[in-house]
Amino acid sequence: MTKQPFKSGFVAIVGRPNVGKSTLLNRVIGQKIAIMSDKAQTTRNKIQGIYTTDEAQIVFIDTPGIHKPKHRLGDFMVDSALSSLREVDAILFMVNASEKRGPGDNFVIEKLKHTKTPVFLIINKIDEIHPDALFEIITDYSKELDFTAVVPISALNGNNVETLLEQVVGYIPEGPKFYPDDQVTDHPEYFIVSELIREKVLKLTREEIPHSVAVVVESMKKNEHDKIQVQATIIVERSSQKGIIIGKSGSMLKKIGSMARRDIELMLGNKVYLELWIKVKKDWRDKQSSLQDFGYRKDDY
Ligand SMILES: Nc1nc2c(ncn2[C@@H]2O[C@H](COP(=O)(O)OP(=O)(O)OP(=O)(O)O)[C@@H](O)[C@H]2O)c(=O)[nH]1
Ligand SMILES: [Mg+2]
Repeated sequence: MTKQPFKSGFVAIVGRPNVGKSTLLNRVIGQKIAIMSDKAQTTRNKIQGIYTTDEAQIVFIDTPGIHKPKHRLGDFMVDSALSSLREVDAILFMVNASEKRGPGDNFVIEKLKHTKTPVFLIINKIDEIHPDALFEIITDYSKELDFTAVVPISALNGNNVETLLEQVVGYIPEGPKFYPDDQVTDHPEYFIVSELIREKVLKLTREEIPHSVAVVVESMKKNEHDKIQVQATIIVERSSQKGIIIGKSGSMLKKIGSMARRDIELMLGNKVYLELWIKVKKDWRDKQSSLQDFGYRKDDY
């Protein structure tokens, strides 16, 4: 039997916030490289995850949820998600099976109408619905756009994700292997470390706090005890928020620190000593210079 030529390509995962895009990326890669939370607008940058098999290598691009921006950070997020549509071989448009198609989904569909790239409809969270409800969802979305394929999945429990991968490989062109087999992302470690810290803030805080926080890793180096010493700053928009992040006698900051440290140790495979600082930068989400400083740079995409 002749061997099939190797395939490689890029695939974007897009959709409105909270539908499970990052959960799918992590499921496909088998490792947590994109942070996840039950709060909308968790992902702020494009996150690349590299999936490699004997036949193909696919760079999956997880993107920020497309929404109506309320500040410059939101503009950056939406622009970054939409920019991914221009540079890929296939698009996975993800929707939530347990919610009705809404204006957010329709906005993304309008954008997708302008692309010639194959678009897959990924109906996620099927673990939350009765299988009989699926037909109606498929019919409803298929009225709006001519999808290359429709794949219902559960990113959370992995249901049907293998089938999705097989189908996607079919739409990837012949091409070389860009990355070594064991590489799962091309983001620097310090970026993922800062995201893991931000994820804990998202998990442990409520209302406007999760959205007002940025995290910057200032330094990462091995100390004399063979531990990786990480110094990071949590940036908030107001001093009242700083108080909440610190918590009663520092309890909240301690919790954020110990949860983040565990995840960072898992990722780095090394003991970690984590030092967290907090800084107030008034209205940073609307300041271009702050966005640059905190890692939201247009030239990165
Ligand atoms: N029940 C169920 N929950 C899911 C599934 N996939 C994701 N979730 C949950 O949905 C929430 C959002 O998941 P994320 O992966 O952060 O969603 P996202 O689309 O990346 O969100 P943004 O980054 O804000 O755009 C989390 O609480 C996940 O656990 C699924 O298949 N089933
Ligand atoms: Mg996400």
